[in-house]
Amino acid sequence: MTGTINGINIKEFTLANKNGMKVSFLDYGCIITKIIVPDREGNFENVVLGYENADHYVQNPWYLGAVIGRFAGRIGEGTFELEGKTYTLEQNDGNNHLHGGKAGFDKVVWQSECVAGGVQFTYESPDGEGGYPGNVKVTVTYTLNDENEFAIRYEAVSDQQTLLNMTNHTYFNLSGGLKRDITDHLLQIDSDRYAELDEELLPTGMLRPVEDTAFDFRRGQPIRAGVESDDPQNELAGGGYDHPFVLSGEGDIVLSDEQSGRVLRMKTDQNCVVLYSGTQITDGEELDGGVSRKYAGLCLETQGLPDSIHQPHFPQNIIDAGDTYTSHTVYQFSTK
Ligand code: FUC
Repeated sequence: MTGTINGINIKEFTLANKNGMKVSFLDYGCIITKIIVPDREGNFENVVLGYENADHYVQNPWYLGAVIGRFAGRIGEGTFELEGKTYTLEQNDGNNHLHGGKAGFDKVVWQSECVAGGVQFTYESPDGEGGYPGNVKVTVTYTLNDENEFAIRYEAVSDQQTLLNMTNHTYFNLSGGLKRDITDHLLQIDSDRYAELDEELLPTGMLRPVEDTAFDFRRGQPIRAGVESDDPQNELAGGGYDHPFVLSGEGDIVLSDEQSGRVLRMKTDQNCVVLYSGTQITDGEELDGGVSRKYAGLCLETQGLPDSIHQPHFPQNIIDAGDTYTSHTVYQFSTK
């Protein structure tokens, strides 16, 4: 895939391993366009949502495949205070700021360089960009090994105290080629508590126990549990999930699709994963393999808790001048 975005030529990279697994991504937004892995019969198919042409990513209202920054998730009222100063961000989701605003890290062309096992992207975000303080130098490194592990490593340094909370917004659909929706995917998450949301999908500050709710993924359950639940928390998410889960124990996340036999195991050093069940995806956009629709894919966004700056009980996601922000997530594919 090639294309031109705002007059700039966009590059696509593909990593391949000895098993035939392939991961493709752009230098625009570090967008993951394809992950091709076999089902239990050995059929190789794409298991992420993406557009057929690079220039479709200029709009990308659902943030398909993109790196998110500076701050993943919502920041209430698009404003916050740091070191006694008030900062104003774009309100691009109702009254709130979402995913770094309309021109976040997903909407810039990154410098790229090949490194051992993968590609490293660099971006220098100037002080005040998107309303955030600090000149921030960010690197995102994608690698693939022969154990079918695709890894994402984020690193960033700022010259002023600032907020940083990055993630990747890939939508998975393990059926392959968008054959089925994700409602029958089985998900297991090592998590005892999830963040309650208000009607604007902002955390209320309350961490609720998952016990006896459709949020209990500890022993594994289908996404359908949340789709069919009459819990107001599932209803306000549009019939499913748009919620941060606090990771506990090993913090493992395992997604699988019984019919194809595909399994995705994720490991992260982050304290939370946002499960978003694709409830706001609207009908009729051409995607690679089919058309867009509700539940066409689901995101597992490993990150710190959203809106933490307004929630004194949440870890804050504040980075001091000169300190290095790091985040690491490994996505391992297999079959059962
Ligand atoms: C997710 C959600 C949102 C939103 C978006 C595209 O992470 O939290 O509600 O619709 O991404």
